[in-house]
Amino acid sequence: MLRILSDLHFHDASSRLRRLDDLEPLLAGVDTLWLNGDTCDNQSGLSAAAVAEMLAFFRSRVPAVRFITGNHDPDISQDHWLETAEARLCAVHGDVFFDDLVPWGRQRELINARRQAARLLHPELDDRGLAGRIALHRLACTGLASEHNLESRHPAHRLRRLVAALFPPSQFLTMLRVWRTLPGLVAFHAPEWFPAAQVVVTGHVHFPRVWRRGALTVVNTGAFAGPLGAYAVDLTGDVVNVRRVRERAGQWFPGRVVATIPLVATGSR
Ligand SMILES: [Mn+2]
Repeated sequence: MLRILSDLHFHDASSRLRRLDDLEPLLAGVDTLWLNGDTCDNQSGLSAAAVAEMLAFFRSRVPAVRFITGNHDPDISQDHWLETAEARLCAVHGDVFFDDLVPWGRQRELINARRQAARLLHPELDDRGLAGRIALHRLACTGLASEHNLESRHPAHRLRRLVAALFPPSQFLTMLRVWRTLPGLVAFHAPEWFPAAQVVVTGHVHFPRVWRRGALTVVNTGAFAGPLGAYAVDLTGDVVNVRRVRERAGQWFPGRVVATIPLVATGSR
């Protein structure tokens, strides 16, 4: 069984994932694991040893693990998106669907400036194509440290982060707009970027949800950080199951199925 998770934000104090061992119930029976971006923030002072330890954990628990890049771990691998089952199931972190990678973020202007600089430096990268556009996004994020000390659990620092997340309140309105527009943006780009896709799995916006757009299903797997929780996307044979990820007594489990999407045989529609 393939399982897709995203946005673990491991080592970030805002993540509810404290120890990797706590994921073991969620990894049991998984043959292939895709971690769809923002597994950690490896641009904000996380040591190479800590990243290596994290990679080794997953590789020791699951036979095949793929780390897809996100805006917070833009160079964790060379996999910027993945597809399987004749490309009927595709996964990408999701910032690629937004011109300003993190529209709700306080670093938005800085990221946009860095993205613009990357465009000037790399005219060979096509901003309208999937590969070129993700490459620009990853260049914009590589070396970009967070404005916060992510690992600090000091109450005063956590309060500062909370205030920064709530003010200006326009950030929250932008977040609502992003949640509303994501499925339409995926459906708009899918015919060109993921032409065979029946299911496109994203993370990034931390909003666990399933949307139907015509024949396309768009899934967001939420996050292990923030209040809304996470989904797992499982592929067994030709059937995609979206499950709630549950936390119980500090451990993470696959929970109830919230959507089942049978993949249709290619050529039969
Ligand atoms: Mn992200």
